[in-house]
Amino acid sequence: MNIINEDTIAAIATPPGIGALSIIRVSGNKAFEVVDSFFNGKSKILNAPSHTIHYGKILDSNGNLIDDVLVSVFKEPNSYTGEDCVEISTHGNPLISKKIIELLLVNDIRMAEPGEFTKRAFLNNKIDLTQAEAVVDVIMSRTEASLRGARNQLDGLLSKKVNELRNVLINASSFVELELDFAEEEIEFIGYNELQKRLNIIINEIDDLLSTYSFGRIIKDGVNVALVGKPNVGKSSILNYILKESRAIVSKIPGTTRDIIREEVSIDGVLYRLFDTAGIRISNDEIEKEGVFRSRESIKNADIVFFINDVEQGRSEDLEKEISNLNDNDKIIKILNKIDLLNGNKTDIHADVYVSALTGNGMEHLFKKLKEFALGKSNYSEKSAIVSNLRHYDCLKKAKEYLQNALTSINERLSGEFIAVDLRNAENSLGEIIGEVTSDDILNNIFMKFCIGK
Ligand SMILES: Nc1nc2c(ncn2[C@@H]2O[C@H](COP(=O)(O)OP(=O)(O)O)[C@@H](O)[C@H]2O)c(=O)[nH]1
Ligand SMILES: [Mg+2]
Repeated sequence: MNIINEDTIAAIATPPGIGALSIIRVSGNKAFEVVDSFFNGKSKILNAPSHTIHYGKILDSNGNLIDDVLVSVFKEPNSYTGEDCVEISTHGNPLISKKIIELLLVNDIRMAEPGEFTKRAFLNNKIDLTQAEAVVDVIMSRTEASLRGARNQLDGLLSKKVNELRNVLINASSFVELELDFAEEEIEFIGYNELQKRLNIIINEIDDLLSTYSFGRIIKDGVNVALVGKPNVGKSSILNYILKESRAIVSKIPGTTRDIIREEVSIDGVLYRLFDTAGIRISNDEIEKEGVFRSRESIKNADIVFFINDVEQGRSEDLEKEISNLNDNDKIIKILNKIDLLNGNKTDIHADVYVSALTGNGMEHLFKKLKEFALGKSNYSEKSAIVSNLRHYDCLKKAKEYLQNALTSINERLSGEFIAVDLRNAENSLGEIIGEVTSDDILNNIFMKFCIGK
């Protein structure tokens, strides 16, 4: 293999700093030869079978010991990159890895760019583009659910689905192309009705994938929740209750929270970013005014708004109107706090959830609502392909548009050439997702987000 790049690359693959071990990765056709030039083990790496580990010492150019190490050998094409690869495990001191990197660099090996190992894996057809992108997601996942989603994508669940759709499309469009080739003979290889039927099936499947995006994005990126309401309704108390700690100052004095307090919490594997805000009221205090301004901003940016009222002050309709102007109504959970003060009596104040931050009453219901609002009523199975990446979403939308154009052309009985162009474009849009069709810009954009050594 190794058709893509002549350079041999190296990088430290473990996090910077002190640890038990540090791993240096080398990939390319000079990897074995160069490591052999400074590695003293029982046998030469060049002669070692693939997937073996070798103990030995690494000496600098003056023959001084740098470290004793383990070298893992992977021969092309059976390595992460598809090229000859070596992983050197050293003691976890950055000075050691730095010295070994220096040895590699003087031997005409260059430092890898961010994501270059994975980029080579993609270019050598070890993985497709959605899988390469999933590598970053797997590394960056911070909750169980996002990790599972990224793992599914890395396992090729999404690629498989997109490939299936693309193949059905290629098959359908090949008949259209055939008809164009035999235009003079007026042979019909696929009837308009059949073509319409097949395109509609593909569009429906694309719609199914598109509909998973809001769920996929939330699983991957987490949910922003703004806690808003008048001063003193118990926003900070509810935040503290959810976090199970006294993070924000709670006090009888209205206007205590002036800056936005941001905290993260994982509930049932989903990451929630909670924003406790300044109570919204008219104030002459400069700092509080700024706080109120920020509250409004956080309402706009929230995926979910906790609009909190309390039993003492009742429902604030002005504020309710204001909030529904700033965000969608189906993202607002109306909460009535301090129900302990009702002493068991009923209230006619309407809310989605009734709680007491003091006693914890109703909080389970609040969590249930939160989950419902965040994830919808969706029940995507672990085994289904889920779109969580904006690039994939955009490509799917483009593909759908081209297919709809093709359907319009069919309805208007336009010449086959028009249909063929749209079908080809739809094919390319699907191909872009998996990297069958790609440009340097797309690749650079994707691999830029990686860390060096991956
Ligand atoms: N009785 C009762 N008091 C509460 C409850 N939640 C908050 N408080 C009190 O209400 C006051 C304001 O609470 P705080 O969380 O600072 O409200 P914020 O201004 O909206 O952040 C404090 O004195 C709290 O102890 C509750 O559920 N029941
Ligand atoms: Mg507060």
